[in-house]
Amino acid sequence: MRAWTRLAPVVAAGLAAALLVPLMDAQADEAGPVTVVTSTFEDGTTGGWVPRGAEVLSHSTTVAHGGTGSLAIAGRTRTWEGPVLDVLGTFDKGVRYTISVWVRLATGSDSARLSVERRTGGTASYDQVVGNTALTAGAWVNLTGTYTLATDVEYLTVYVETASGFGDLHLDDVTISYVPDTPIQTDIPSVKDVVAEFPVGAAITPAALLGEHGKLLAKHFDSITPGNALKWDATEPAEGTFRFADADAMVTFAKAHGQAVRGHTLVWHNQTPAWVFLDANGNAMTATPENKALLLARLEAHIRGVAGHYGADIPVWDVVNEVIDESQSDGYRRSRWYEITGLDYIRTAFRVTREVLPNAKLFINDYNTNVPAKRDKLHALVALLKSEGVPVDGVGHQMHVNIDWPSTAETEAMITTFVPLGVEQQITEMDVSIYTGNGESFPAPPADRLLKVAYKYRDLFALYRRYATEITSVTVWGLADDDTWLDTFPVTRKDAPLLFDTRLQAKDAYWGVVDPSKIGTTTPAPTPTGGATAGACAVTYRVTGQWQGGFQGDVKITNTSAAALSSWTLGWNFTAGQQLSQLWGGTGSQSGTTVTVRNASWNGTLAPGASTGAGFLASWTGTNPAPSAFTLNGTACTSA
Ligand code: 9MR
Repeated sequence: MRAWTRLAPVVAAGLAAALLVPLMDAQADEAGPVTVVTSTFEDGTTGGWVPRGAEVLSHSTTVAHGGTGSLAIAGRTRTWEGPVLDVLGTFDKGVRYTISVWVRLATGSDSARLSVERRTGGTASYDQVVGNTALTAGAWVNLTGTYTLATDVEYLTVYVETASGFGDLHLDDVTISYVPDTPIQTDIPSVKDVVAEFPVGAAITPAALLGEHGKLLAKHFDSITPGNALKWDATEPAEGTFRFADADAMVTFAKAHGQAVRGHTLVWHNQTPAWVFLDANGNAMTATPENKALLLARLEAHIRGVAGHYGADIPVWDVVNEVIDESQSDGYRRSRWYEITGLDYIRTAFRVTREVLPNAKLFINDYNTNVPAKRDKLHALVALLKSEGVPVDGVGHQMHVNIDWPSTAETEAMITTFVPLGVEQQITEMDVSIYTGNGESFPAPPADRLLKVAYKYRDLFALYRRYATEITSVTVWGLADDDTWLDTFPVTRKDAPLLFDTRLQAKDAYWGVVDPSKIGTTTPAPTPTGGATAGACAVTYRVTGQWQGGFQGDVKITNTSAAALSSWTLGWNFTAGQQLSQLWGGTGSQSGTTVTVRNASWNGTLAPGASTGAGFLASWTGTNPAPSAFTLNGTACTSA
């Protein structure tokens, strides 16, 4: 059944233009990269690079990465002073550029990062392309990342800056290139037409609206979920200051193409700015009645601001996201929200959203809802909320799964568990990883794994369609394999979890949904560039204080690999009966002897060479030996 409405088409001309694409072979020709910027500094000039502030740029032959010349940057007095290149006339919207620079310090040590500054209507935004990367004097370091411009701008530059010092820099051998988009296949069935039982959606980033990506999105999907653009950090970065540009563009696109929009998400423990949890004096909130009232007032204002901005344009919302922690006996995640308000943040969020949007469908969304322990804790919470009259309309199952897990039977049990509660159910974030463990990494997806992805899509979509009376939409978490969060989570490695490949061509996974008899008829995409393998790490573990029965400790983690991490999970075993009781600088849990620490929202990014840490309280009896081994994102670390 199609339980929620699509937005009316308002820009028919745009849609018609999108469909007037010449028919192409299913396997379009492979296009080579096109280089748009090359700065080798071999011609005695500064190659069009200019200073960002008062520092001085000059051509140099003191050192060079290739040839004999480089760019010298001297006289810096601020960390953000560095070389800048104007790319306004060079970059086109919707094109994914690969930017590569070589940089070194004249003396000392520091870290450097590569960014883009763009300005729209006089407002500047700074997009990081490569995060802080360790630099030393005497060695060239490469910074390579990708960037897609998704908005109209009047100013656009690429620049390099440092993390902490003002040392003289050298820059050399800059290249900026892109691989032209392969046209999408227009002669294959649209997923949304084949799967008629419920709307099929895709979660997107802003670049997915443009060029061939936009055509793919319009052709195959009934609905759009802004992947990040509606989260608190995007919509209300400072108290009372709302930003909607990215999500507004998605809503406009949806209207133009007759698509619905799923709102994701109003309350989450991640991607929530720090100011939300500061008390009236600017200190971290503690659990007091005053702070509870302040936090709930902020929550209410946020929901009124965001849900109110969109009104009927977004008729379904993930009101709260990931509030269950099945390792807690009561099942409630110990987020800052919970610590300060108990369950009242959930009650307030649903009540206020219902007030703002009386006709919207309000969902509670979570991952691993196929795991019986988690599923049952979520069931208990929804039952409690409904018994209290809290307006919960539906349960969202994220379904971030992999080729071997979960089984169809377990997934069916997930669905049937919630039927007696009389709630709608939606599959909200489906993707199927080619990996079954954190230690695996392939430079390109192996053919047998891609087939298994296809079989998983086949089996799960068949199940969803059998339960179409319960399931009112299915969304995949990404448009195509060129942009998936799984490329950097839980470790950096190339994944292929979606229906279309990195060139936007239909994969066997697509046929798994559309026509399983054709599984095995597609040619895998070529090896992607830029994939990094799982990294290495060093961990220092300290007991900083110990008393009868209890102790305090900390761990310092260093990413000793060449690849940046966008999130981390640290593991160790307490083998002598120690039990973790509290952790800061991340979220910690202990199951049996196994301790798992995940990064906090603010310390998940770890550039090569960068360190972070977490502190904890734990209990002990008998002896309290240090753990003998650690893993970071599944990879063994050296310990000290
Ligand atoms: O796709 C999102 C990714 O770009 C973000 O970096 C990430 C971290 O906060 O969040 C991703 O989306 C998550 C979603 O909001 C909630 N369920 C898990 C998704 C994947 O992490």
